[in-house]
Amino acid sequence: MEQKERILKMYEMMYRIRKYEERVNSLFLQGILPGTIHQSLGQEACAVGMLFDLEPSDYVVSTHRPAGHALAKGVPLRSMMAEMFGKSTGCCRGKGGSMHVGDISVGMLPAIAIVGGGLPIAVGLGLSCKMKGTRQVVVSFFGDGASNEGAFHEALNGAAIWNLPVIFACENNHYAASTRVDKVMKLKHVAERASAYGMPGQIVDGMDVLQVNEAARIAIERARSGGGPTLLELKTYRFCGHSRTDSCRYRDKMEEEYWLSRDPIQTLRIHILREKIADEESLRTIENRVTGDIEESVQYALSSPDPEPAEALQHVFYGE
Ligand SMILES: Cc1ncc(C[n+]2csc(CCOP(=O)(O)OP(=O)(O)O)c2C)c(N)n1
Repeated sequence: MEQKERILKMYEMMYRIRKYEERVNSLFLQGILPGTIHQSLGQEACAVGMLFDLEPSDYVVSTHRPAGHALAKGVPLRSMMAEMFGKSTGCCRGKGGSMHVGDISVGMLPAIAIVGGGLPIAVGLGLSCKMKGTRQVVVSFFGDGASNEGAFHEALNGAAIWNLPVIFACENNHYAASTRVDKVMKLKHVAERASAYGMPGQIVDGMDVLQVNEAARIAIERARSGGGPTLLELKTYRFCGHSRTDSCRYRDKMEEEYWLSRDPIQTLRIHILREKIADEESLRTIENRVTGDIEESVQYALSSPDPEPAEALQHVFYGE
């Protein structure tokens, strides 16, 4: 695929993630959706840049904020939307909800909402890929908060000593719920921790999808060719509260404005127009297609059946 086509595909996927989350938010505010939601508005370049060059057979392990990762890895939009409504057509048959979306048939592990909990699982997957010699790669997403959990340190150490094909992608959005990263971490950058485990660590602008993609491609190549793990720290920001009940009072308005001015989708849109990769009309066509797909997925979800009570006992254990 030539670079112009790649850039337009990245734009479309980032736009899809943004519009999906905005729509889910509005459905939630109307009181139609159960539970709470943890959204990744502002972090779209991390998901798309990291996963754009993965193979369908590669694995992604995600967190309580998984929608962008799931869409970028190829979980069908309809089955994600149906999952939000707890429908039997949902990607987890309505048993997972917003924090556990995933579909193993496209390499997206149903997400793990325990902070730091996904990291050792990614290492286990990486170990299995290495032992089987499949050349598959595993991307493990987690936040700055998770990097202070014991599981992070065990996972990086294990992946390093066993030289596993795992990419640790830290989405540093500067807050763990309401706790600012510099209150709970002495080092300035999570990436600095890589050297303690003997792996490369790199700081990446998480608002620039092309920079994220460049770093990801190097790490993927390294992992696939037996070079071992990499830690990437993607500096980013969430444009919303931690969850639906969070009004972000702990954040400085100037800081919020700075990051909003670096919106990864707007930045890429301006780049596309300036470099004449596409014109305004072609971008509108992409945007309208995405909006149409999202509305279609809402209709699909609403008209899908609720699970039967007996289904509660199905698919509880592996292989059933
Ligand atoms: C082990 C554990 N502790 C606490 C929580 C509650 N919790 C959910 S998300 C979150 C903040 C996580 O912050 P970070 O890892 O930086 O990810 P972000 O939310 O910024 O994406 C907390 C404390 C949890 N789910 N699991």
